Amino acid sequence: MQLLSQFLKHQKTDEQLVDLIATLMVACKEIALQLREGELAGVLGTTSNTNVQGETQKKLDVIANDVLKKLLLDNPLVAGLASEEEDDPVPGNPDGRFLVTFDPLDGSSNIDINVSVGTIFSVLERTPGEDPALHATYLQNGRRQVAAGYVLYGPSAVLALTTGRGVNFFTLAHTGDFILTRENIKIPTQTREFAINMSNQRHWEPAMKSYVGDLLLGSDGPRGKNYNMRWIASMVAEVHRVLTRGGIFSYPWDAREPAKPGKLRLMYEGNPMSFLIEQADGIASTCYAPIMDVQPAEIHERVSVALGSREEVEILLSYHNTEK
Ligand code: AHM
Ligand code: MG
Repeated sequence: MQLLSQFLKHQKTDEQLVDLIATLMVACKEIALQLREGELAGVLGTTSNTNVQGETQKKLDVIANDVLKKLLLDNPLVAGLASEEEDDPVPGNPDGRFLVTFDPLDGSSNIDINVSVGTIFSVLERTPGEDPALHATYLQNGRRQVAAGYVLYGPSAVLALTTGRGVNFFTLAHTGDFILTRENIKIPTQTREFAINMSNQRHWEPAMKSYVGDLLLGSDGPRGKNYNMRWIASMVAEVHRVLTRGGIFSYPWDAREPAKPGKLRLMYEGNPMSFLIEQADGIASTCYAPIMDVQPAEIHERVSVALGSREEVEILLSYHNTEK
């Protein structure tokens, strides 16, 4: 049995990064406890606020954001943070080394129905001299992440973590420790499972319509095999499934708001999930380029996402390269 801290030590992870990850996990444990109590703690339901994306905030969105913010700002290693639920970056220690970006509670439409949600985080190093109160300080592409991961709050709470040396799962035990439960995750290269919100089909690009159309034809179509479909509406749970047994997940660009590149956010969802997926030998793409190569222009920027089993994502990309 190996504790998260022991495992990171074994991997010779930078000590300050280990310290920061420990702080993130204290916050996630607190969020897990609040979720576990649910209605008993009076934490379900919505607030009267909307966030910078124009979405109504759930009570738990705000609670999770406050827990992460408080604990991270108490850690002198943190120069600043950017959150899906904060309009602007929040500066921390002016001499701090790390910038943390996060989605405090992803999949929050699932909170009130007691279905899986998660916390997604990404760790960057501040460029010396840059002001952590400024948006521009955070605009690093995904290749510059030094760590990324999520905690899935499902039947058990599971951390998926990468520091650039593979992906490992740690399960939260009743003792409050995260314990290594799966090592060096590798995504199967092929799959028969896809996840996409089919109700948006009419808004997709022709290439995506044609790719999914062929999946639906199953063994009668060009793919020659039957596919199964999943949609949990919680990216953390979808990515966890992909890491665990393969699959393809997409939330692509669609024509509902043509100026926006997608629904999911590059810095809080796209980049950290892409780091995990690439570290597990999968592909994470906008359908035209690797997500981690996208140079962010603003902290709340959206991105089109297609990720998962290598061979399946390559086929999807071929539809985008050669319009059928
Ligand atoms: P959120 O961060 O506001 O929860 O939104 C992101 C979530 C993802 O977890 C999920 O993949 C997607 O939104 C579901 O969207 P939809 O409700 O359109 O199916
Ligand atoms: Mg989210």
